[in-house]
Amino acid sequence: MEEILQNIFNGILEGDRETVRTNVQQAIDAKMSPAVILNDSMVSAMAEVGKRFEEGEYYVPELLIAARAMKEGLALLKPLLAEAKVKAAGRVAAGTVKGDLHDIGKNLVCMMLEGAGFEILDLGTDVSPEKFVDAVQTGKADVICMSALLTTTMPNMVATIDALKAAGLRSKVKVMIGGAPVTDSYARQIGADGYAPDASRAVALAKSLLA
Ligand code: B1M
Repeated sequence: MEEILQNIFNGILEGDRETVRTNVQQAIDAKMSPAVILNDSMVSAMAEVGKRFEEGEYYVPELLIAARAMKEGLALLKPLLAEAKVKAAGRVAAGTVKGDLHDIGKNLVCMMLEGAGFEILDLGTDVSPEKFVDAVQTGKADVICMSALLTTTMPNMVATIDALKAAGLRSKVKVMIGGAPVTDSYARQIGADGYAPDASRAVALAKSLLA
C-alpha cells in the first residue's frame, strides 16, 4: 500500500501521468480509502511541487506537468470522493476577469486548489462581474478568485467587487486576486481579502481565508 502511495507521489512530482493513472487505479482496486489516496499521496505531492516552485527548483513547466498528472489521478478519484462525502475544503469560483483572455496562470491556480481539496467552479476567461455574482448567488461559492494579466483589465476586479456589494453579497464571500501585474497593495487598495503571487500561495491564501 505504502509503495502505491509513494508511486503516486513520485509520479506527480515527475509529471508522469501513466504512473499516476495506473497506481491510483491500483489503489482504488485495493479498496484504499479515497481520502487517504487524495491526502497522503496527491495533495502532499502537490504541496511538495509548490514548495519546490517557491524555492526555485521547479519552474512553470514542471508545475504544469505535475498539475496535469494530478488531474489524471483526480479524474479517477472524483466519483469516489463524492460517494465517500469527503468534505471539500471550500468552493472557489475562479476566472480571468472581463476583457482578459490569459488563462494559463488561472488554470494552474485552479489545478493547485483542486489538488488541495477545494471544489472549483472554473468560469473561464473574459468573466463579467455579473458572472462572478451569479457564481456566489447560484453557484454558492465561498471564495471568488480573480486573475488578470493585463493592466487594462485590472479595474474589472474593482468592478466585480462593486457588483458583489451592489448585490448585497460582499460579506458572504471572500475575494482573492492575482496575476502578473497585480500586487498585494492593489488588493488592499480595492478591498479584496487577499492577494497571492503564485498558484501554491493561492492555495495557502484560500485555506487561510476560510480558516
Ligand atoms: Co499576452 N500579454 N497579450 N498573451 N502574454 C502579457 C501578459 C504581457 C505582459 C506581454 C508583454 O507585453 N510583455 C502583456 C501585458 C502588458 C500589460 O498589460 N502590462 C500582454 C499583452 C499586451 C497581450 C495582448 C494585448 C497582445 C495583443 O494582442 N496586442 C493580448 C491581450 C489578449 C486579451 O487578453 N484580451 C495578449 C494575448 C496573449 C495570448 C493569447 C497570445 C497568450 C495567452 C494564452 C493563454 O493564456 N491561453 C499570451 C501570453 C502567453 C502572454 C505571456 C507571454 C505569458 C503569460 C503566461 O501564461 N504566463 C505574458 C508575458 C509574461 O507574463 N511574461 C503576456 C505563465 C503563467 C503561468 O503565469 O499568468 O502570471 P501567470 O500566472 C501566475 C501568477 O501570476 C499567479 O499564479 C500563476 C502561476 O504561478 N496567478 C494568480 C495568476 N492568476 C492568479 C490568481 C490568483 C492568484 C495567483 O488569485 C488569488
